[in-house]
Amino acid sequence: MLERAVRIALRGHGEAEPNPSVGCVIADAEGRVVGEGRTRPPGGPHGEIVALRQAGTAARGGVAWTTLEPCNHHGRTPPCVDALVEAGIARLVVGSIETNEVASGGIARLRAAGVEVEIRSDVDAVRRLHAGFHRRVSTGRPWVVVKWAETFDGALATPPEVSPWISGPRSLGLVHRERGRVDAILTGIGTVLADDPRLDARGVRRRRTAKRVVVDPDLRIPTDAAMLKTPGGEVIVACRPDVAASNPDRVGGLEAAGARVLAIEGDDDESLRGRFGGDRLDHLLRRLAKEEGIGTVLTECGPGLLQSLFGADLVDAALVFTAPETGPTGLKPFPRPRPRDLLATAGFETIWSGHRGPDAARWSQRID
Ligand code: AOF
Ligand code: ZN
Repeated sequence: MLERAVRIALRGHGEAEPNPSVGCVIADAEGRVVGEGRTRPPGGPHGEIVALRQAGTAARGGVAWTTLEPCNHHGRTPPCVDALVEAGIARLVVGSIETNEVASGGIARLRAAGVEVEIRSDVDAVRRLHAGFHRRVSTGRPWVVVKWAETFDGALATPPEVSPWISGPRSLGLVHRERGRVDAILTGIGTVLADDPRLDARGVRRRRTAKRVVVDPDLRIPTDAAMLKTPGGEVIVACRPDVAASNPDRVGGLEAAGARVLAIEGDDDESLRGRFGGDRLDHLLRRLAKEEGIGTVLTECGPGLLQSLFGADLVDAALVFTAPETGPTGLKPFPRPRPRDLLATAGFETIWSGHRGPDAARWSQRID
């Protein structure tokens, strides 16, 4: 039943954040399923409430399975524990413990009200479902998913005369779907100058509009970059404070073009001047979470920024497309470690793998 609740919750991917997408199943006293629900967008009802409404009076004396400990606080909505007690739920099975302190204490409160509570924190599907939420609560940073497309032997770019796309159209469809479900898409200035991407979600039903964030230490982004001319989420350009201070014209020009410039404190990459170091990337991500309300980030960048993110342990999940070809012969040997080597070192857990047209696709995420 908890796995069933997870499947229901996963349909809400991209809708509930920054709240966790909680799944809930309710059975009546005879064991028949009478209600199912998942968290609605922020301000809307939590998963338990949706399921209770569906169950109505049939919930009395019944069992509820929830992927997360029901909340015990008045946030944007009233506490789920009160609703569960009022509905007369006799037994509750909980898939994970609430880590957000203001909402916690639900299990104790339910037990005090006479509800039998069983904690089942051994269900893998639940662990994966809420990994992002618990991680965000414990770190204060957004959940960062890195995406890249590579050739069969792990190269990230083929020369422009060969093909601008390593991966096929079916893979791109999956990327656009993800773009429509995250709060921000992060890229680097190298990718902007090489590919001039728009970074909007095309041809899919969008659940939210991602802000577009460019790591651009020296403010090199042209004011006529495609993403500045494409309607969509706000464009945020992250640079070094000294660069912003000494180039007011460039900052003004970018602002006139619709971008916002964020000066980010922190160190530089020791191996490469002009690149954000891990500490500065960490600051950027924290500011995105705190000031911009960004809970989820999808990166679409080159090997340099990927290396910095992995190096600073800022990657939480990866979506990798591998083309069936090795690319043309006679290419420069690509720098090592390749992103796939970095991913292997991170030791993530594969949560899904399959094919999109000719490409192999793999989702993996941090194990906590
Ligand atoms: C639940 N069921 O479905 C979710 C919970 O501001 P609010 O009222 O929407 O509360 C948000 C907090 O409630 C969120 O930070 C998390 O701790 C918890 N989420 N709890 O009982 C749910 N989404
Ligand atoms: Zn709740």
